[in-house]
Amino acid sequence: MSAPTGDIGLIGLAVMGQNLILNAADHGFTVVAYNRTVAKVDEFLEGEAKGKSIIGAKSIEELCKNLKRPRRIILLVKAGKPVDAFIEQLLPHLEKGDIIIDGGNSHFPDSNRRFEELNKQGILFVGSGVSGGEEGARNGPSLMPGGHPDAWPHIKEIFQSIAAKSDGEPCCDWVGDAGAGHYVKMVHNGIEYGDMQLICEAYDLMKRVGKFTNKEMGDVFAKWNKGVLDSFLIEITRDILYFNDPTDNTPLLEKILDTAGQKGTGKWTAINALDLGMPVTLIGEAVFSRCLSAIKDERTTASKKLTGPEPVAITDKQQFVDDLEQALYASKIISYAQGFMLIREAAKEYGWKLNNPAIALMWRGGCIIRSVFLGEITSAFRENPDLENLLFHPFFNKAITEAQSGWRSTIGKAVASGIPVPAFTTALSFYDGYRSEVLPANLLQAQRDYFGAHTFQVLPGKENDFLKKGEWIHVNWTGRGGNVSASTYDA
Ligand code: NBP
Repeated sequence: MSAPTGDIGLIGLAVMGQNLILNAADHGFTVVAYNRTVAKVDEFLEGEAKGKSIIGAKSIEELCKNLKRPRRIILLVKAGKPVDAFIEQLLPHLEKGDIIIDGGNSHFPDSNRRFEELNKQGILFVGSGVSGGEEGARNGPSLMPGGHPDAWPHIKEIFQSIAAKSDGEPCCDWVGDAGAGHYVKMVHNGIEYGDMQLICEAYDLMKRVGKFTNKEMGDVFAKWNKGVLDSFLIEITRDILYFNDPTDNTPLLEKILDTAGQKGTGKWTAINALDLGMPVTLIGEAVFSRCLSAIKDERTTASKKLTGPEPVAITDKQQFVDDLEQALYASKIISYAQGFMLIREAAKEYGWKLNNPAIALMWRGGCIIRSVFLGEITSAFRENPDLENLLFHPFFNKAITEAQSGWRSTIGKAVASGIPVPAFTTALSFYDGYRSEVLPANLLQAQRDYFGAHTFQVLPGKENDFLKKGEWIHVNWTGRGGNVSASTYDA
């Protein structure tokens, strides 16, 4: 048999897989394609793949036989059991040093497990976040690969060729070990939830407080897209606001049922933040906002029973819009600062060495959260890869300081008008909490000790014979309780 010619194999001929294959073929790579429902291989070869450097395989064995060594195989199938099923089927046809790349939206603990299991068998596992949807897969996605570092030199050229480019740099670099690639993709999706929620709150305020028409709101987003908020999500919001239903030429947006769907990656981020004890409040609120939107029937009932204020009058529309832009910008800075706090904690918790500047660069283009703003984050982490918090970098420190009055004024108007702005408010509360040297947790500790003998520590300088330095103290607050304290542990 002649020597195999396939540079890379791809399993999963749905929207992502087909487009990524066409992208790789355009960049001069020979791709071997396979799908569980084999008929789709023929359909693809006779359709869009016709005349391109794409080889169809009718079985896993045929796929593997057609690949150069080490074999590089990307899975782009439904996350979960199908990934494990394909790994099982592949193993008998692979050799030590071959590489399996899972490009689906897998949960990072699954990628950690797959990395360990395959490592024992000498197979190099890579879990790669892929973002940008259909369009990204075809023309340049953001790719976030992590896993076995020995795999990177073998996949770097292909990955960086097919990835999106930002100022000529590929939006793809090695993220870190084991499941780190899928972890970073999960946080990306969480941040995407946050960005979308912030935009929705700005729209709601313009609509219900400012009484703007959809055309006026579209114009506002068009203007914002030329400034600090320049991003894919602002751009598509502009287009959505301008879009009219062709049957009656009225805004289509206002005919869409207001119940949000979700596939779980935002929830995973929020759960992981709780597990790691990181205050990633904005993503949490974004997930809960989708949950609140989903209980439409209950909200409809409540809307008839519960009262609130009328929207405040807006006298200066331009000032209102300018303040709103600042509120959106400041809240977005908080959301990304929280996201990177979570990534920093995950690196500690899971023992990963993560590439922060590369993460920001990977999100700079190709993906849903792509924005000019991520260029600033990339620069900040390039200047100092160990930057403790984005808010401490002079650029963001200045930006958030300047945005504050508009941010506070916007939230004030929303609260006075009875319009929910959970993401704006949680961002501001986080900011005010984070910059508070003293928080009311002293009272909280006293309450815990009062009802549960959970003990507390004393402020430095306030020790005395009763409140001893360095000790966990329990006080008999009522004179009735005993002196036995509860054991301490972190929950
Ligand atoms: P889907 O997520 O719809 O998956 C379709 C593929 O999975 C087909 O090849 C299908 O084979 C295969 N599959 C299914 Br469904 N169940 C299977 C099973 N039990 N065993 C084996 N194969 C099975 O496709 P997609 O939208 O292209 O997404 C692919 C991956 O990329 C997913 O993990 C997705 O979350 C992720 N992703 C998607 C997007 C996006 O915008 N769509 C963006 C970023 C990442 P069949 O043809 O035989 O049914």
